[in-house]
Amino acid sequence: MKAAKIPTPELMTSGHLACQGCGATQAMRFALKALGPKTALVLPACCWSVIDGPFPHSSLKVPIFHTAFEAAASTASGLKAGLEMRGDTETVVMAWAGDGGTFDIGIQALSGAAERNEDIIYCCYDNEAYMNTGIQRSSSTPVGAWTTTTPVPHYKRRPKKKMIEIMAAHSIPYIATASVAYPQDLIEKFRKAREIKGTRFLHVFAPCPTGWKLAPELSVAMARQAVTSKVFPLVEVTDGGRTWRVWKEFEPTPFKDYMMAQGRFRHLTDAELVGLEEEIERNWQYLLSKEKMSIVPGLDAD
Ligand SMILES: Cc1ncc(C[n+]2csc(CCOP(=O)(O)OP(=O)(O)O)c2C)c(N)n1
Ligand code: SF4
Ligand SMILES: [Mg+2]
Repeated sequence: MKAAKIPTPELMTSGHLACQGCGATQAMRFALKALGPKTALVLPACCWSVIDGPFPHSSLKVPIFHTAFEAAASTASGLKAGLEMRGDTETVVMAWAGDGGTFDIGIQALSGAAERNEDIIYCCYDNEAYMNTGIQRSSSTPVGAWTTTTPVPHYKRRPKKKMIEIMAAHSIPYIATASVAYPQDLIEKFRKAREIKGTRFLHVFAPCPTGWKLAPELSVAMARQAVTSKVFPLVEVTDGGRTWRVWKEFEPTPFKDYMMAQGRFRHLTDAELVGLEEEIERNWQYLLSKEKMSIVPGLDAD
């Protein structure tokens, strides 16, 4: 993991409307520090369309284009094309969408943009449910979770969609996962994305204390434990989806501690937790096998 220096200028001000401990808010602050002021944002419907503040007030010092829920990637593609027609090739256009807007409703527009290799950054901040409308399950909600549409005892039974693999199948130049608990790594990845042409997809783990029934002060600790318990591995996929790298230099922490800190999982029995942990380990081993298969000398550009 490369450790970038965290830039001091702030492009996100105080006075935003997020809940205490909101991971999505920390994610935006660090992402903008990496990308700098020549950034234009496209926000579909999500918590962030509220967090920013009521027009004409904004907590961000970059321009924002609010768009429909399903249209983040297509709007960003159009905005980038428009800027280029006006001779602006410098401004980075970033679609910034939640997991519902990415894994579910916006996936068609995202797939289209990625297939055309549109010159945009697409960032999904993942709080693992439709939070803005009251904690409904998305296809990113992990198996075992309570949400208002998966109430106990009918908690989520289906696994989280493997979005990184879906994006890798589009052969785009850069894909990475990042976490608000590792801001230097996050900044490094957004900086790298800024320098690449074509569709860059970033997936940022962003705890939501409100929706996860989590104490706000544990937000960053949860993001860190998601990585160290292998729930949310930090990966980079380059070389058009062929080269996978998995970050492994962490002290492992117990899966059960991660799960039990969050009210959304507290109904699970020990036996259920063991089953879920086995699945987490299978996914981890699968990622390691992708990494092993992908190391081809001479192909890895960076
Ligand atoms: C077509 C359409 N369907 C539903 C909605 C209502 N809606 C607005 S935000 C939202 C949830 C967004 O969830 P996610 O993308 O995960 O972002 P989060 O709120 O979690 O930040 C929904 C269902 C909408 N605005 N447009
Ligand atoms: S509901 Fe969750 S994601 Fe939305 S602002 Fe609150 S903490 Fe952030
Ligand atoms: Mg969400």
